[in-house]
Amino acid sequence: MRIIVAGGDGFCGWPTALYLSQKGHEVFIIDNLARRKWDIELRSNSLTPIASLEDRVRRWKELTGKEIRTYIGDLNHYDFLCEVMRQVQPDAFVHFAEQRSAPYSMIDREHAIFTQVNNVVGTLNVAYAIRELAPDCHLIKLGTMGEYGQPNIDIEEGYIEIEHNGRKDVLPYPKQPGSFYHLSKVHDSHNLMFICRIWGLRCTDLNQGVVYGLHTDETRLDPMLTNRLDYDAVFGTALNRFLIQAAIGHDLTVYGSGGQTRGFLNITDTVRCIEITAENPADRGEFRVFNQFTEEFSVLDLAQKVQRVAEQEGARVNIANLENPRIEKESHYYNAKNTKLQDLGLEPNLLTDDVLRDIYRSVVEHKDRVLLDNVLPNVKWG
Ligand code: NAD
Ligand code: USQ
Repeated sequence: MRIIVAGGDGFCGWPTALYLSQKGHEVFIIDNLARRKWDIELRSNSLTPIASLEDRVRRWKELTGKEIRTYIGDLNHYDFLCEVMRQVQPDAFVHFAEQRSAPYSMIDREHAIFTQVNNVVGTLNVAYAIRELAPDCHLIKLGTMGEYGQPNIDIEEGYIEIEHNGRKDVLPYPKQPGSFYHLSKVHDSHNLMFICRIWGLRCTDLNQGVVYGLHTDETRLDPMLTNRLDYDAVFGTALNRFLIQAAIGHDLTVYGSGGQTRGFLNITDTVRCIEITAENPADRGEFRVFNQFTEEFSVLDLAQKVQRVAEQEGARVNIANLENPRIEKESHYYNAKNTKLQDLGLEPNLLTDDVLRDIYRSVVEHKDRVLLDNVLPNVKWG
């Protein structure tokens, strides 16, 4: 297949581009390199040193003979996007290219507006470009489990059957997102559901949980292919942050009591989920939703797992319960369905101690790159 990976320079997008290329697909990356600029804005960095996108794809070609073409530009520049669509004529468009940090979206008014414009307008442009230039293309859109929030009932995959006053219907699952970023994903989902209905586009919304890990088989091939790894309080995510904190002897930063429960998955499963989705496209007019995570953990569970494994590796690890900078439930029911991707062939790589140890050891190699000032949270919701 000819597959565009938008956001192909990022944490999920880069290993996905390599994996799809390795599997024999023709891969084309679109990225405006904004993520690298946000590091400069925040005076932060990836824990791992990362090569430029140009060097990454050059090295990939040297090692494998496979070409990944790159288009540097913004989804919000419609003429640029249309030109790429015209040239590539993709079978699938994998859309990772959004501002994906909840804390970044909560810094102030400018960051909230930037996040929503970047994400919602970018996605609308992608939908229009597909309609105009490649109407049969399958849009694979990264959503988030955080769109649902933490309701006191089971979370279904996108839709729920409701009986009301004696009548029944299958309706979009209610959304209760917890940040302006998570809200941008809800807005995207609503726009895409509408667009599929009125234009007959095909779209799969992948409501992904928190991704952890660093390497895939492809990124391990060469230091020039190494993936980025975020540890700072704005872009770093729960499990990866805890591993890095353990490696540098920092207290693990559990926010509040740590009862917040989320769906998680290994980056090696992210890339496989994208492949499965691309190989099993939605029908024309269908807005399909898959919940993309493999296991549920509370934040405190994760901190305790990291503590145990890091201590086996010789570290001394303390878990701190920090005042929670977010406004969120710390004790709640959580039971989300995630069978659709497994029904299509996903075999989850679960979070065993060996998996944790492997990530921990990779993290220790680069621990001297941590900028300590970036570890404690500094963005408040209230
Ligand atoms: P990332 O920030 O590492 O990568 C996103 C990439 O998109 C970056 O390279 C950035 O430069 C690019 N980008 C952003 N806006 C763009 C624009 N307007 N035009 C062109 N390029 C643009 O993020 P990630 O962790 O790889 O996440 C990828 C996607 O998956 C996001 O949509 C995110 O919401 C979703 N997701 C991520 C996680 C996670 O834990 N990382 C979990 C659930 C969902
Ligand atoms: N948390 C801590 N300590 C930390 C960091 C986070 O206790 O040091 C807690 C948060 O308060 C929250 C939970 O861990 O309750 C998850 O936070 P996170 O920063 O790991 O993840 P989140 O903000 O939800 O965002 C990340 C990605 C986002 C994606 C989302 C999936 O950045 O792109 O959409 O995970 S989900 O959580 O399923 O919505």
